[in-house]
Amino acid sequence: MVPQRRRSLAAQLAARDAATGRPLRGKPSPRLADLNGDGKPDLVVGDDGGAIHFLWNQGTPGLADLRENPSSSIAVSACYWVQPALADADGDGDPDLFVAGLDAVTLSSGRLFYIENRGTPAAPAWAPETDWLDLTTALGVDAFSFPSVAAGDVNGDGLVDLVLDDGQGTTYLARCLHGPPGFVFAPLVVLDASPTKPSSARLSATSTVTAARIWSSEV
Ligand SMILES: [Ca+2]
Ligand SMILES: [Ca+2]
Ligand SMILES: [Ca+2]
Repeated sequence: MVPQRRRSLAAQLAARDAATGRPLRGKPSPRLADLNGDGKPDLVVGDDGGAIHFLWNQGTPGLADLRENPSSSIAVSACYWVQPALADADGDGDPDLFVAGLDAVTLSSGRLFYIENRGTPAAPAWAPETDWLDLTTALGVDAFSFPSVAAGDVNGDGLVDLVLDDGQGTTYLARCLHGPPGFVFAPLVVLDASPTKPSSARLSATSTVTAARIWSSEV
């Protein structure tokens, strides 16, 4: 019996690249989430060209087997170096997408989108681009260069908050006060990760953006 070879994730991604002819470049920011409800985490990555790729986990316990269906990827227009984050922002049981990236026009500012999952826990279906919620200006992400985003309920109030990195070494918390279909975020707070300070002092009162009120196209 020929033993099954275990390939590293990098090797699997490299294999996909060879198959498609397009190298995976940029800051992929890999995120794991079970997108099809089969109990196995799937992989979501961004690339330098503005595409979000979904790699489906067809493996078994102890042996990941990630396969991309190219038709399932989505392209974020006017953005390069996109980076995804996943969280159930609207509370319907399926993971929604936040995508941060470099503005492809200015090449010096950032952009941030909320992309609702309108599918089911077993079959994601991403909102059409005309319905994406542009969070860029309201959250001040346009002042960032290579932004990245993480999403999760930081304070346990049931609302998905965002942690934003400006690409220059500063990280911010955007605490969600309400939403969606409308989002209301508190002013950005700088997260000070200095190892010399106790964890309780990591949230400074510094704010660079006034409270943002932003509403989706569904309102
Ligand atoms: Ca899965
Ligand atoms: Ca959802
Ligand atoms: Ca929260």
